[in-house]
Amino acid sequence: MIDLHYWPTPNGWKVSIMLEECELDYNVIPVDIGSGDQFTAQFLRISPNNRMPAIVDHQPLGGGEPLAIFESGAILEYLAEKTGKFMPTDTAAKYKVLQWVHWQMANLGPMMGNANHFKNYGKNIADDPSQLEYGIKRFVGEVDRLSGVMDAQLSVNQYLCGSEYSIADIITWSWACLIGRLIDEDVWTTFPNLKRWVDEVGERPAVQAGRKVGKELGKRELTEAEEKARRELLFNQTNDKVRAAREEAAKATS
Ligand SMILES: N[C@@H](CCC(=O)N[C@@H](CS)C(=O)NCC(=O)O)C(=O)O
Repeated sequence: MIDLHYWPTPNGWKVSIMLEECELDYNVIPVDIGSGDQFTAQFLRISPNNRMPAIVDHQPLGGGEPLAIFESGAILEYLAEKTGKFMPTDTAAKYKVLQWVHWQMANLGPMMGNANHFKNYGKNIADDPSQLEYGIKRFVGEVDRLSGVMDAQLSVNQYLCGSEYSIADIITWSWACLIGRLIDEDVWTTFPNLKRWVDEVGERPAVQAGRKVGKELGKRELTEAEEKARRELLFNQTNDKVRAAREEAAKATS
């Protein structure tokens, strides 16, 4: 059995979709990131960067002690290796997939996260709305550029890495499906190949099932005070603020 430490966000969906695609048994352990579950000693031992998703595989590949993995890219690579699915074994084909997995991890995910921060969350945080303008320009511009990169790739390939659906598609789709909502739904007319792929991957039953995992979590209406505390927790993290939680986790491990 695999424990999935999870909250329903694009980074969380990557792993719930992969688990559904691989038809693996898993147990969802909610990590309510708005309430600070990512700072508990128990979670930090699994995921020292205080971010979900993370997994613990109780029957790991190769046997031995339960295996904990954080970072969605590493988790998908591991699950692909464990099941022999969605990643070719031939060296050239494997690295064709892995380069796009790393592309997503270093580019689309962080740029969309920052674009969303400046466009949507920032207005409740910045003292002066003009502080947001450059951030919006920079990160929405990057998302636009990255959309063009995917569109070009998908104009000559059915899937990101060719004719086979792979972990590169799974990891990228979870963010790419939200580009219209983030920028403007009209953006799809500029990127028709990307739209074709977003729709096609979105039709897969495992993608639909994975995206629904934990939908009910985080649906509760927050009070103004709770909303403020959530913003403080999520958007104002410094080493000083998280050090105490880390020290607590280290004490619990030693
Ligand atoms: N690169 C990481 C990103 C994970 C990430 O940013 N997770 C967010 C939710 S989408 C989180 O756990 N945030 C908690 C926090 O900011 O304290 C991955 O892909 O696994």
